[in-house]
Parts: sequence; structure tokens; C-alpha cells
Amino acid sequence: MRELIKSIVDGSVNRVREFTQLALEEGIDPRRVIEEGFTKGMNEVGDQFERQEVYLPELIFAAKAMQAGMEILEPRLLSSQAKPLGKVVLGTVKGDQHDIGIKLVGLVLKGAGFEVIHLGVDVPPEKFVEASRGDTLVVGMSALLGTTMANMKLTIEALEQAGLKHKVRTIIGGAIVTQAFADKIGADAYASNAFAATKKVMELLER
Ligand code: B1M
Repeated sequence: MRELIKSIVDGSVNRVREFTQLALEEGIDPRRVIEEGFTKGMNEVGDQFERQEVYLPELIFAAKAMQAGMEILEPRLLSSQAKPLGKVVLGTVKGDQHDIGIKLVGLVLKGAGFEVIHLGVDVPPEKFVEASRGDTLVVGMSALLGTTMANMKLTIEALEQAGLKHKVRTIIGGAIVTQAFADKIGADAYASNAFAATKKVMELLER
């Protein structure tokens, strides 16, 4: 896994593809590849960025490398079942361009059998509201910046104002988000990773 982490940090698309493939051939669970390989690599490059040892281009290369690895894992994550369990709308909140984590959440939810609608990045509250009408059961939001977290609260308030809060459940996540923050803004659930998010969505729908 060390080589995979290093390849993410180096932003080497080819080596990430190679080591991801190798991990699968060695029978390593895709979940471990994500948590112990990809996520650790991204955290490491994030720490280097914070210490000003690398700059924005390195973050972009690392993100591209991780995405290339995800493409190799994707069929394995989607192979489990295809029974539609309900519609989940996902997006990264207004002002925030980080989408790797929320895409991962979508992929695991899809693999578990949910219909997933991705609204993309920089999603304003009104777009979440619009997408929550109809048969949407859960709205999931992601934020990675201290400056954009507050837009999760604004989105929940917008859902309330539109009379949708009783109909759709909300779940939030992203590196900066915590359970305490979720409680504070009235989100129905918080999850620290894509697998926990899928479990929480299932629990929300059982309630
Ligand atoms: Co940015 N960035 N970035 N960045 N970036 C962080 C977040 C940062 C912590 C880096 C650092 O300084 N250490 C820092 C934020 C500091 C803060 O606010 N506290 C930061 C900064 C400052 C910035 C810019 C402002 C830099 C600049 O321009 N000067 C800028 C902002 C742009 C914007 O959004 N407006 C910026 C830009 C970028 C890139 C575009 C270069 C790139 C993003 C590319 C992309 O997403 N397409 C990028 C990257 C790659 C990162 C780091 C290095 C990695 C993020 C990532 O993809 N992680 C990041 C450092 C870090 O997080 N350690 C950093 C891997 C991913 C799988 O994890 O998204 O956390 P994550 O998702 C996890 C969980 O959080 C959870 O599940 C996933 C794992 O299973 N999860 C959910 C996520 N969403 C969920 C939703 C749920 C449930 C769980 O329910 C719905």
C-alpha cells in the first residue's frame, strides 16, 4: 500500500493505475485500497500543501491520479447488486470545488443499490431544493473548506423553508465536517467516509 500512497502523492497516473490493479490481483478488498491507499495519499499531499512543501498543481495531479485509480476500482464496487433502494441527491456545497470524496460516496451508494443524482460542485441551496422535490429520499452534502461549511446550514434552512425538510433526510460529510457540526445545524446524519455514509443512509430510511 505504501507504493500506492506514494504514487498518489507523486501524482503519477500510470503508477496509481498499476498499483491499484496489482492490489486487486492480490485480492485486497477495494475498500482497503480506498481507505488505506487513496485516502491516505490524498491526506499526505494535503499535509504537504499545508506545510507549503507542495503547491496547487501537485494537489491537482494527486486528484487526477486518484481518479484514475477509482476508475479501476469502480466496476468492483458496482458489481454487488442493482436493486433500486431509492433516490439520493448529492452535491458539494456552494463555493466549494472539492468533489473526489462526494463522488466516492455516490459510487458506494450506487453499489449498494441506490439511484444517485450528482449535482456537482459549487451547488447553491436553491439547486439542492429543486432536486429534492419528487421522489428524492435523501440529500447529501459535502464540504472541505472552513469557508463553505456554513452553506450546509443555509441549504438545510432552504429545505425547511421550501417545506421539504419533513420529506427528505439530510446527511453531511467532508474532511472538515464533524458530528457536532451536523448536530448544530440540524442535519439528520453525519458520516466520516463513503462506507459509513451508505450505512447511515440505510439507517435513515429505516427510521
Ligand atoms: Co483543496 N483544500 N483547496 N484542493 N484539498 C483541502 C481541503 C485542505 C485541507 C488542504 C490543506 O490545506 N491541508 C485545504 C482546506 C483548509 C480549510 O479550509 N480548513 C484546502 C484548500 C485551502 C484549497 C484551496 C482554497 C487552495 C487554494 O486555492 N489556495 C482551493 C479551494 C477551491 C474551492 O473549492 N473553492 C483548493 C483546491 C483544491 C484542488 C482543486 C486543487 C483539489 C480538489 C480536486 C477535486 O476535488 N476535484 C484539492 C485537493 C485535492 C485537496 C486535498 C489535498 C484532498 C481532498 C480529497 O480529495 N481527499 C485536501 C486535503 C485533505 O482533505 N486532507 C484539500 C480525498 C477524499 C476521498 O476525501 O473529500 O475528505 P474527502 O472525502 C472523504 C470523507 O470526508 C467523506 O467520504 C470520503 C472518503 O470516503 N465524505 C463524505 C466526503 N463527503 C461526504 C459526504 C457525506 C458523507 C461523507 O455525506 C453526503
